[in-house]
Parts: sequence; structure tokens; C-alpha cells
Amino acid sequence: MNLNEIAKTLDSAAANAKVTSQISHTTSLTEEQAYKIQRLSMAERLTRGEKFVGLKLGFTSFAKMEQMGVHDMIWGPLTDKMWYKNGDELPLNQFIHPRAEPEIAFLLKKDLDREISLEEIPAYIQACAPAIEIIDSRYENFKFSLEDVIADNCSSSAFVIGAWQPLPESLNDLEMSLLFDKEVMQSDSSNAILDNPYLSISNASRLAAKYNQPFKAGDILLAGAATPAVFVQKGRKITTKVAGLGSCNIIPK
Ligand code: OOG
Ligand code: MG
Repeated sequence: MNLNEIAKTLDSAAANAKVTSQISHTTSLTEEQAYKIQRLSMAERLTRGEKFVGLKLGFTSFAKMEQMGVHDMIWGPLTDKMWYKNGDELPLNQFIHPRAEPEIAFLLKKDLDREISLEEIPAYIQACAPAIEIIDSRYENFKFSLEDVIADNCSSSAFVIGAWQPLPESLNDLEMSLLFDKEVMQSDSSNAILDNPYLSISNASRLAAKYNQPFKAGDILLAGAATPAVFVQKGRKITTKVAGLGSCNIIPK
């Protein structure tokens, strides 16, 4: 099996917004091989000039794991091309079947090369903010195995971050909702994210250290969705609201 060929197929599916079939239908991959493919396809993007801007975690809530039928946390890199500004338009012709998720983002103030504890977070994290992640699986019908989705860079395709806020003492018990125009499509407590969204930082630091992924001052981290993802609808403004942290939005066109 040629991991580089699989990486190129996935990369071109993402670049051209064209579906491709699940790798696991024809090839069985280990998790390690899946992350190798993820790195190879990311290398293609970086060669085209995209810049690494941070990491995301996925499947940090039961709601997401249940929705997608997978049962382990995943992680992958984010690039500047995926980063839309608050209030931007989302050009739907560049996506296959995008879905939106309500998330919390973090901003690193210091390079991080080892696993840190909850107590160390204020020393390493500058700020947090409400965020929207747009995921867009490159696989038919948005169906995949855990290895498939890891290889497909965790379905990452776009994200928006609201205004940065100082870190509150606790990020527990905050209502997080995803709205299309004024309609609440999904909502849950921030506790849905690993029982405590701050735990996403220690998990990301552990993974970054384990896989030798540099994590630097100024990088961002997406903690993972608090609720199931919802298919984007043309013309309906997408908003994430996090109680106490504010909101951000993007308009699919
Ligand atoms: C994989 C990405 C999951 C999250 O926040 O849990 C994710 C997918 O569901 O396609 O981004
Ligand atoms: Mg997500």
C-alpha cells in the first residue's frame, strides 16, 4: 500500500471539493498509518503555501462520537487557508457537504513541547474565544472509520474565532449553542467537552509532545464540538454563542 498515493488522493479531493471513497473499503490502515497519511497530505498543502496555525481536537464530546459512530479522540493541524474572519462569507462552492459545530478556541502564549497539567494552563494560554468549526469530510455520505477520518485530516475545512477573552477561572457550565439565523440548531453545556474544556489543552499538549508536533506561541487550539454537527444551509447565518464568552458568525453563500 502506498501511503503517499492515498495522501495525494485525499489532498486533491479536499482541494477540488470532490468526494472520494473510504480507504477502509479497500485497505485496512493502522492508526499510525492514518496519521502518517495525514502528515503527508498536510505536506502537500504546506508546499502550496498554506501556513500551519494550530491544532484541533475532534471527538472530545460523546455527542460527536455517537453522531459519527467512532470512539476515540483525534487531532490534526489547521492552516491559515481554513481561517475565516468573524462575519465573513463562506464560499460554499469550495466545500462538499459542510457541517457546522460550536466550539471553544484557545490562543497559546508560550511554546509548548510537553504535557501540561490544568494548574499550568494560565502560564501557557493567553485567551479563549467562541468558535465555529466547519467540517467537510472528503468521503462519500460523510461516512468513515476512525482511521479514515484521521487520514482525511479530521474533516478540517474551515473555522471562525470570535473576539479573544481573558481566561475565566472555570469554563464549566457555560451554555454553548449553534444557531442558523435566530434558530437554535444545537445546544449543550460546555461540560460536554471532556467534562471540562480546559482538559482539551492538556490532551493537545500530550499529543503534540508524543507526535513531535511543534506547538508555538501564537498558535491556536480548537477544543472539539460540544454538540453534534449540523449541515450548513445556504444563506442562513451560522452563529456560535458561548455564555460569558460572546459569539461569532459566518454566512454561507
Ligand atoms: C470529524 C471531526 C470531528 C469535532 O469537533 O469533534 C470534530 C468529523 O466529525 O467529521 O471536528
Ligand atoms: Mg470540530
